[in-house]
Amino acid sequence: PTANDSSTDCEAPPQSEELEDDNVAYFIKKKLHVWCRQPKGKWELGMIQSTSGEEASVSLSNGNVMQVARSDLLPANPDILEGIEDLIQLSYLNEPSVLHNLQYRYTQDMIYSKAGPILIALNPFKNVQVYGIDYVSAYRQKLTDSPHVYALADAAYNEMMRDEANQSIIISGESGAGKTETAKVAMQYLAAIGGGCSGIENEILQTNYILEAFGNAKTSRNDNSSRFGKLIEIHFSAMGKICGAKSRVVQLALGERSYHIFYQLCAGSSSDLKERLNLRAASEYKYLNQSDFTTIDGVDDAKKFNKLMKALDVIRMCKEDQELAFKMLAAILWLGNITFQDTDNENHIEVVNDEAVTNAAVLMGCRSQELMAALSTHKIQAGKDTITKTLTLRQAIDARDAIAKFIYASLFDWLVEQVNKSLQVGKRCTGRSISILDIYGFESFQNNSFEQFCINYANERLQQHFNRHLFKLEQEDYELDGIDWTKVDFEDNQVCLDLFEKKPLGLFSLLDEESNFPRATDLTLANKLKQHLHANPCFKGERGRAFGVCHYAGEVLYDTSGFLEKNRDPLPSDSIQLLSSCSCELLQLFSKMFNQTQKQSNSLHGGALDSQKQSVGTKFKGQLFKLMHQLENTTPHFIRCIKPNTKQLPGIYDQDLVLQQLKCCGVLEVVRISRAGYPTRMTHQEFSRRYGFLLFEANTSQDPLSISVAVLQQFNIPPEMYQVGFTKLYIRTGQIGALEDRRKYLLEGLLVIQKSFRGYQA
Ligand code: AOV
Ligand code: MG
Repeated sequence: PTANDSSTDCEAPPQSEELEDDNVAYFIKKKLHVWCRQPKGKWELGMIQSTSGEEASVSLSNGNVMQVARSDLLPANPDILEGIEDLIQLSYLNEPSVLHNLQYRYTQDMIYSKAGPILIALNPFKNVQVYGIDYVSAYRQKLTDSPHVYALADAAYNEMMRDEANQSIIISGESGAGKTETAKVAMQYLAAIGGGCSGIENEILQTNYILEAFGNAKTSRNDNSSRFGKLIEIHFSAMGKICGAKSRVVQLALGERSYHIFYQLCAGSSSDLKERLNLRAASEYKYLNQSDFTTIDGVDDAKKFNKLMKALDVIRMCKEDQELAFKMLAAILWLGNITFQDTDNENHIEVVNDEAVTNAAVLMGCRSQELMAALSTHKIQAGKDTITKTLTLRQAIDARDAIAKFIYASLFDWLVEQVNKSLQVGKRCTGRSISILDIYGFESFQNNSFEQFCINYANERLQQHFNRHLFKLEQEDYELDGIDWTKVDFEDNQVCLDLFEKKPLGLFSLLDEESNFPRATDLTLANKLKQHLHANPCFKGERGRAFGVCHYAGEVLYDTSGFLEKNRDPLPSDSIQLLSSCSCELLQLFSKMFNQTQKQSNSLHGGALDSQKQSVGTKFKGQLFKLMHQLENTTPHFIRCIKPNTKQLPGIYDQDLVLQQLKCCGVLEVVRISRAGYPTRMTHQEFSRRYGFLLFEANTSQDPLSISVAVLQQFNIPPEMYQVGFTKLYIRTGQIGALEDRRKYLLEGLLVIQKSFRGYQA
């Protein structure tokens, strides 16, 4: 039965999301269920017994009878739609109905559902038995079509082969919602169906261990939180076999130092390696022991380290390079243990000459004295003379941490490059690809800082990409085909993007400008923003250091404290000089790379930012642009991951939390718009070829259009349920079911006749 069965009933209630006078009577008479809002905002199922004025008496499923305001009632869906796979097939699309449907499926471990073109994935926080080779072949052979990442990856693969067009799978959601796991499931499917004898698909899967070890960290919201955004592009040959891959990352220094790799290295390295790196236990390093956790429940760091070493072997990184990378990690850990002490000179400090300095210097390949000088003094060029100034304690700590951060970020970039080299797209590749995007979702907290500012900007861009594809293209399609289409107002967020991107009067530009003023403070920044941006409707000036931005997912209040510093992310020139003089090859390479990007960015800015390092915000924006550019040339497939609770536990479904995420990622909007339009679309040819043979009377005309219209009339599809375009038929949700049923029935009958006919011939 299709969703429409309830409404083809001759006494069907009006298709309204509200309970109005005439359908209330209908609901009472037919004993239909309604949603009844409870005092704490939860919704309970019940039946209306009677009404008087604006009040109704409702008997709840738990037996209680309640008096409620009519406005607190909403129609519920007929039982036959319980747990339906695609939300847009629901007769009523109100919030409790959508929430209930997802919850019903979740309790039965059906974690995947659809909302029109979008796949919704609810995080089960436990192992669900829906993966593996049997499921892969079931989806490949179309034995099942229930919603699944496999089904979506399969569709992307088929479209790539059929249309020779690049595809993308765009995964978004909050922290801990399951994006990274979902991306891996999609990769597994593509590896399984696109695998060949080269074994490159296994190499691609192994890169996950490397990128996660170096790019992920435990946070309060996710034990395995990705601290970078990733777009992995998987390339295929003309035969549909995987022939290479490339990753693009968007890094954001989040001030986290507890990346998994440090714990893994301390726990899992051999005693030989430990000796060579002067390595101690994780608990002895300040960068690691400041957080409350040096271990994660259920995670064996030593084992993970062995897996990582194997993965590095699989991508053919030589042992010398592996050791160099570990050496850098050890150097960072020792840098973190370096301390400072007061000197006789007021407010000024010197580095404590202990094993931390000695070890860091040995690992970096410089003399202790040089390292100590770089961490405690600043050289200023004054004409021909060089003046040496002593740093304050704060400045020295910042310089130390900036060097550690720089080494780590460069190491990560370098690793990604090594991985890409090893998976380099070969000559036999046709250029067909499927890209998988796993990037941090929208964040709105009590206190939002520069990190949220960047993350939410990225999501604003992605949302535009999403909108453009789903709505704009759809609308253009209708208009091109001459369809009467009362335009659906879709939220275009260009105004909000302008707020971030406009030059010179946009958030990023103004932030960079203020970052260049030595005397600027967080307060002068906030004032500057308010002064120049108040006219943008997405900007909200707030008191003091705060400002608000109206994002597509809601308003977020940002606190400018620390913005300037985080945007500058200063790496003193003394430090760069030190690094380039180190005997360690990697450090030389990193400082060279750094100088090169500086040159590039300076020439891009016409030298205006002379000697000024490219800001973190600008770098982030640039990386995001490249990534979006790559996505623009693909056919997108969207997955929205939803976190059902914040406890990271199975079986708990927090309705408010789910609802808020459905709103943030635009699912509710899509459900509504899909239904308002005509989601089923077929060309006249396709339609007449598929259903033409169902006509009782042979149609003398060969014209696909008249055949199609005859079919629609024979099946009593009401005229308001479809429209005829120049090239295509546009049909509303749920109308095609009856035709499909009839077609299947007839075809199966034909098959039986054919079989018996063949038997007769034999
Ligand atoms: P995220 O990528 O969305 O967060 P993850 O993919 O790391 O979230 O998922 C968080 C945790 O949820 C995983 O470590 C698993 O324990 C569990 N999980 C997610 N999906 C599944 C699944 N399909 N089956 C079983 N368990 C799952 V972040 O990277 O923090 O934004 O920055
Ligand atoms: Mg992740």
